[in-house]
Amino acid sequence: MTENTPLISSPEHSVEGFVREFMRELNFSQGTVLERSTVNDEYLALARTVRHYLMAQWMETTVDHYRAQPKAVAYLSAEYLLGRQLDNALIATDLVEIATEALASLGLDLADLREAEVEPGLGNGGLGRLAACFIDSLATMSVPAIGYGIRYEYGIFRQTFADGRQVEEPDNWLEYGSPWEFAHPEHEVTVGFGGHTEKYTDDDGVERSRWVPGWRVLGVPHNYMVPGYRNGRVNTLRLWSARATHAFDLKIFNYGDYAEAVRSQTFAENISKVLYPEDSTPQGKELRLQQQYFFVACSIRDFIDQLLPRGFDLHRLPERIVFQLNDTHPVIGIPELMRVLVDEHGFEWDDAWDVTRRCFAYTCHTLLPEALEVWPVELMGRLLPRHLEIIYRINDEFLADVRERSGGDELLVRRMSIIAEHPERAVRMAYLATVGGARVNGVAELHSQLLRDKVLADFASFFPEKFTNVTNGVTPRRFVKLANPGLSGLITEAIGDGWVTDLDRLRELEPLAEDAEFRRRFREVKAANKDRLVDLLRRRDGIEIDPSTMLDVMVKRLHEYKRQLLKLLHVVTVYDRITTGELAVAGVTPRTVVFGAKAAPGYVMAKQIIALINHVGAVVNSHPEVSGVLRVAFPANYNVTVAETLVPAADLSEQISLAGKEASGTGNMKFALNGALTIGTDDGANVEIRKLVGDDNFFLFGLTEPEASAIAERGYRPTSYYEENESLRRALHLIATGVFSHGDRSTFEPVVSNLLGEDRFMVLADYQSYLDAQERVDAAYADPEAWSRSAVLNVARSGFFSSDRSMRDYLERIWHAEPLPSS
Ligand code: BZD
Repeated sequence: MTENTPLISSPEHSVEGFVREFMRELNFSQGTVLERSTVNDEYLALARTVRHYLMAQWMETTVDHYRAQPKAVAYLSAEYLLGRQLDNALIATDLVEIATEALASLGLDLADLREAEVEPGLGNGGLGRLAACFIDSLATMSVPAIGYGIRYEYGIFRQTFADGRQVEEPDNWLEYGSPWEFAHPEHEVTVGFGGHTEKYTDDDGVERSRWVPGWRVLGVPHNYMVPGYRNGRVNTLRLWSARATHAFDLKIFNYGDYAEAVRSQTFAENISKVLYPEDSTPQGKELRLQQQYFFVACSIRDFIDQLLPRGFDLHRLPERIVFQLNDTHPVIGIPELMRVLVDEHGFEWDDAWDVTRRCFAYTCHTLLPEALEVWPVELMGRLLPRHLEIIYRINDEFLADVRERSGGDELLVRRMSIIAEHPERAVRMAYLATVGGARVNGVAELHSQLLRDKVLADFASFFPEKFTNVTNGVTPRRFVKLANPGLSGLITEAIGDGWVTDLDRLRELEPLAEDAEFRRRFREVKAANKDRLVDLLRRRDGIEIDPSTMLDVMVKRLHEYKRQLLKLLHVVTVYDRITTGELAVAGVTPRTVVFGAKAAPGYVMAKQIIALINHVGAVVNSHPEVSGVLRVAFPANYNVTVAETLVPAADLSEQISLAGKEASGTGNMKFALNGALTIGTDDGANVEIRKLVGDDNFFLFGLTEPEASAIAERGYRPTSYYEENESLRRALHLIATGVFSHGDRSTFEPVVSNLLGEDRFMVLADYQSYLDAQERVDAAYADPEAWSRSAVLNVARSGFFSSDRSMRDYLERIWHAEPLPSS
């Protein structure tokens, strides 16, 4: 790149300019004419048109970063749950109106074209969506940043239901073309796997080790634009796709065996084939470790070779980069950077360690012990023998320190070892990340505190300065501006549009909570959003819901700790009370309970719970009396696109995990920002939401974390709650006796016996408290003025949960990097 790289200019920001560009794309790129084009042709032409408006900014951002050589953030994440790109690009470029008008002049409807986009579902849930929010905020704040990840050919599975049970179908999101990506095969990177290490003496007579990989894979970068919101900045998301090395290599390897050579090719390309659909319970599968090493090795190589100037002194690497590790999935980057520095750049071990430790920071997203990744030493040694050697040495030196500082406390040494000894020898990735990174953060206040006090307590005593908190956030561009145009318009009318990039300004709405006219308009927006949802569910799922009812929503991954079962027990109890005549229909606040959840395909209990929800729903919805006041809707395949219509329509947000189990939650923030009230436990970021919105505007229930821990310690007995609570007994009885399974008692027996036998997440202990809170909800909803006052206050007081604020916290507490605005 020279000083004078000429930059292209953007198409004209006008309806005529847009029409011209669109027609050119349709004719020249899609090779079709308007009269004969399909919706997909039109969508692709539209996407490419919008892309052109971002192109000059993208190039300019890239050139500016290269010239200024600022400290950059590299976000390393195995998942990015991006959602559709078109709308986001349109709002970032302020082209919504122009595009709408331009298309209309051609007889096309933007809304129809938008529907043709398949969202890239390259993530499972919260962790992947968080990564997408963060890169959006970094671009909007003009921070030099790059996201690195994997371009899975198949993203998160498409969920359908057969007889109420989850069926998974492959998500072939690339099938009809991917207009937002730019492949750069010329920048491919080679990654090694397997083989062995060998000792040798270098020219200076120093004993060294080197890796002789057994096989290699190519990583092909695919770049995606990450547009900042109207700030002239477009950052890059670089996702790696695996390819077999050139046939020449394969020949050497598999000489004379053509079939075997082709098999190797497929084998290599499997690495980026599919996203593991596991969430909070990692699979210890070899292919997954291959994926992790593959994208991290590609990314580190890419940063050093492509983004640093030639000849850059790598001793100064921490001045130029911080690699943020999104959970432990990319932690293999720590030994990889050590290997690159020591083996490839001839660094002394201590110098390399000093550099490495300053280049990484680790975010933990869980509290569940089973979610902490460990890799068997046997597997690590077979796949990455040199990395295992490096990990051993890191561990030896670290444990020597622990031994010295603890006066030889061997129990402590064993507890803190990066290598676990039982049940098999394995590398504890969270420990490696903590030892090898400069900072460790949790994702909400309570979570960070529990990390320090429980999960990583020994490490927090050893390295107190490393531990910090950064509470999660969500991007207001996608989750308010784009998803809720009605509310956005109302807010902008009241306080101007500065809130989109400065969400604290929502505070200015507070006085309007007392303004009856504002509340009326707020309710009008909510009603219109419900109508939008009615329309979507009708078209997409054939589900009918009544928009005049309270919309009670629980959407998130299906996991026992999140307690969809608790919500369902509430539904069953209301059903029971109405059908037994205990509750008169006239006295029930009409509700529509919406569930949305995917279960990991191998998580048997979660899949049973999905089936149970659907079966309860079928019975409730077809009951002549009950269905007038209570309906259950469970649209299949909940994803970012559905969330964009569902969240703005919700009245009640269900955030009901057992206290101490949900690291943060981010759905909770999206609902509060869109004016839903939360019913929730004191868990994750709920704690902070409640503090900000105020107790009067939040329905708190359930055990606190210390209470739940104390009960667990004493020995939790679910049957004691069962025995004492008649309505709970009756609800479970209905399920157990087959009322929701055509009289078959065996269908949901495992769910019931699990609740009565173990109930690891204390559903029964919180049942009564939850019912009581739901009664408070009903009472509050009966007063629309008071309810909308609370809802407005939820919006006004949730500005803290912008991912822009999260980014400021990371910049200040962890990254020590700065924005580089366009000149
Ligand atoms: O991360 C989630 C937590 O459960 C949420 O509480 C939190 O809000 C978000 C963002 O910090 N964790 C995950 O989503 N975890 C995973 O998706 C995951 C994926 C693969 C393997 C292990 C965990």
